[in-house]
Amino acid sequence: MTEPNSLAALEIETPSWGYGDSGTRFATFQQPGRPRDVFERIDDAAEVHRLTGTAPAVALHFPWDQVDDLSALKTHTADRGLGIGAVNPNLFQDPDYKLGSITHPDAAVRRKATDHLLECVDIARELGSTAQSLWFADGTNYAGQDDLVARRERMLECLSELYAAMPAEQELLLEYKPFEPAFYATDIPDWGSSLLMCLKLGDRAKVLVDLGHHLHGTNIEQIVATLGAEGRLGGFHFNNRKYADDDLIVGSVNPFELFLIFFELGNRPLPRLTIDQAHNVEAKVEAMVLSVVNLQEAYAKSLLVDRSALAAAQAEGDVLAAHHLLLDAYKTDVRSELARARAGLGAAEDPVAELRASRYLERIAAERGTTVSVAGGWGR
Ligand code: RM4
Ligand code: MN
Ligand code: MN
Repeated sequence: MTEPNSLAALEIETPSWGYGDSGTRFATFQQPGRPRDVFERIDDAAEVHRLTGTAPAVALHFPWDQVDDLSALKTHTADRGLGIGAVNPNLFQDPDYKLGSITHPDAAVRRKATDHLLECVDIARELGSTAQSLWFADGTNYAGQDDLVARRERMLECLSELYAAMPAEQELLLEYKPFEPAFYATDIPDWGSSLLMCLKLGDRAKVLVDLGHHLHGTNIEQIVATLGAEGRLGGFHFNNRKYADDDLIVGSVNPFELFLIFFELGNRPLPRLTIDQAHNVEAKVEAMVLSVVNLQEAYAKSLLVDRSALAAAQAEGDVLAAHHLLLDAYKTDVRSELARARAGLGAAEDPVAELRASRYLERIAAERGTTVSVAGGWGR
């Protein structure tokens, strides 16, 4: 069942910002071989695709990935055998955005934020990207700090202007997050708030689910099922967490949840699947490879579920027969089948072992050296 052609349906976008330095609120650690610019971030992404066979696109973040010559970036990416994934406008690092970007009480700040969104529409058009992937840090820290309804109206006004400017091939993906950096009221705290906004904007506005953006105990696979059935599931930011928005390697904490998410994606075409990770202490390229492999395993296992037997068990009310059908698939060891499937795609049977044997890390460390990132240079 895990034939190369079923794996070929899986396309993961890796994030340019997952290759640069990142850190905690306490420190940013420099890594040997850290990419010095977006071109080298693309090179690292190409290595991940070479090894895994299912990571053919790179999501970009602006202005982190800003270049003077977009066509040179497009050419470089194509030369490495990759496409450009979603464009992610960054509206959270400029000091003007302390009290918000598109929900800021000052119209001049909202104008600046909206202009950046419009600039990203042009960037996407030039690069051949088909999505604006939006996450807003906007929110308030204290009750009474601002008018919550007014903030929503400001957001709708700015996003409507953005949506109207987007060419037909671009979709708008709207991410939600319950807290951080705002600790009283985030302006899009949950999937329902995101969906309401999307419904007002239009058909090409869809919800993006980041696995780290839920309160504990939330049933993410049920959110996936609901949004999928409504045709409003725009895609994912895959990562894993134990406590909050930890941005750890995909499948490292809760692989069963990952399997259930793929199961709930059902027989519909897969939505946009992006990794959103921040590696603080682990080797970045290897971490990304492991994430893609873990996604391949979860996906392959989800394909093993006998859906007609499951439907029969559900119709008969046989609770545990139904449950066991899921467990049987989840407990199947798909690693050797996947190794063959990857080889069928021209990738590595054992991507992590091949990465280590290739000495890629040693090579980039020698070529790029250990550069010091600027203060707050997170993501670059
Ligand atoms: C946020 C969110 C966004 C990502 C930033 C860096 O928590 O997940 O998608 O772009 O982090
Ligand atoms: Mn995210
Ligand atoms: Mn996040």
